[in-house]
Amino acid sequence: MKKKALITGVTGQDGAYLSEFLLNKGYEVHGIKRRASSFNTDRIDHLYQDLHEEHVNFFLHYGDMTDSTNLIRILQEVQPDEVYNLAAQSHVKVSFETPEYTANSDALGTLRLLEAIRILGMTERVKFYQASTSELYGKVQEVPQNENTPFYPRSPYAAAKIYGYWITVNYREAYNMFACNGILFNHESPLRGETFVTRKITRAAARMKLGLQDILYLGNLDAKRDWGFAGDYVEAMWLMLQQDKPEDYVIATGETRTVREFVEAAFQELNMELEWQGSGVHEKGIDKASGRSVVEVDPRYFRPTEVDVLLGDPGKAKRQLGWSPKVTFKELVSMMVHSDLEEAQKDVVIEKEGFSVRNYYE
Ligand code: NDP
Ligand code: GDR
Repeated sequence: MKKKALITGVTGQDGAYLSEFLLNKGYEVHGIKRRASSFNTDRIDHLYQDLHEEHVNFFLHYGDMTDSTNLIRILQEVQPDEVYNLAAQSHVKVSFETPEYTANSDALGTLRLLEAIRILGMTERVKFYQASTSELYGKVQEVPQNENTPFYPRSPYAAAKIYGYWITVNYREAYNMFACNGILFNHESPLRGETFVTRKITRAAARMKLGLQDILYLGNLDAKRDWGFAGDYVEAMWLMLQQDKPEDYVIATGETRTVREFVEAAFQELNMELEWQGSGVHEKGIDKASGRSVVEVDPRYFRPTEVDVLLGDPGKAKRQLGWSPKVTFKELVSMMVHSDLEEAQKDVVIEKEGFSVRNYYE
């Protein structure tokens, strides 16, 4: 019998990589997508299967983490062996603007899903993965961070995710459920949302190279993050659910870099050297070849409370799961820049034909 997986957040970056990974492993994959006024399945369109064909193994269901009855119905229909809870309002800065919604989808949403599993009497058959995050560490208590480092959330997003973390632990202990938290550090890819800092940078660098954009505005250039490749990280999610015992794991590269270093690496990939001038809100990245200012600081992108340094210790995942990241930092930057260059090239063609291209810089 084929194993069945149910993925919430299937239309997001990780949902797309995980779906592909599980389909390649022979799973029947079911994903929950939200109803939107326009198409929102770009990242998984290549996996789509016509339901009229035979041997279909990828299915999408409309749903939302704020709707318990919907979650109960889908679980009952699908009868999954593994549930991956990836759905979330996942943008830290946006969570300061929509704190209540973020708590509803990210914190209570996790509870709704776990409770649905319990109500349906599925606690013994279902293995549950919760998308926990390095944002839980927040205000630095120790570096590097491991499974025993204390949490100190610094945003409504992190505060909601800490509830998701503990309710997952609680269902494991109270109901003997196979439920795991993956404490994943930042992971990126060409499918990363355009408003997260890495993708914002690689997209801007590519567009500048082709003359489609003049300047890139960023917030805190000094923040340090442990950036890995999303394709590597979804394998760790799956591995956690294949163990004998449910446990929580840090997934990270063990390297950290500033946002400024990411900018330098992305521009370098396109043979553009930057020189930094000024400091604080007046800091600028000058393109050495043209002498033009191409990166500037805009305090609009600062967060009311920031997470300064994230650096994960993936030792436990290495030892127990046999997992380690394959893609290096340089390879990740290169992969993202070249994918964005291809996208920008399409925009150049569109502009040449007299049509305007979408220009958002958030
Ligand atoms: P994305 O933002 O790319 O994807 C989030 C997904 O959740 C999308 O499919 C989105 O749907 C869906 N979603 C949002 N709100 C709801 C809701 N109320 N009901 C149903 N679906 C909803 O995130 P990532 O793929 O990057 O991350 C996956 C998970 O991992 C998230 O929970 C995130 O918080 C967490 N995480 C991510 C890390 C990272 O570096 N990427 C690191 C650590 C944790 P739609 O497409 O319609 O918006
Ligand atoms: P993060 O990712 O908050 O770590 O959360 P993001 O890429 O948004 O920010 C990383 C760091 O870059 C700084 N920064 C900017 N960030 C954005 N988005 N836009 C800017 O212009 C900008 N300038 C500087 C930020 O201040 C921050 O320090 C991501 C999400 O995927 C979460 O869901 C996940 O839980 C964590 O990673 C681990």
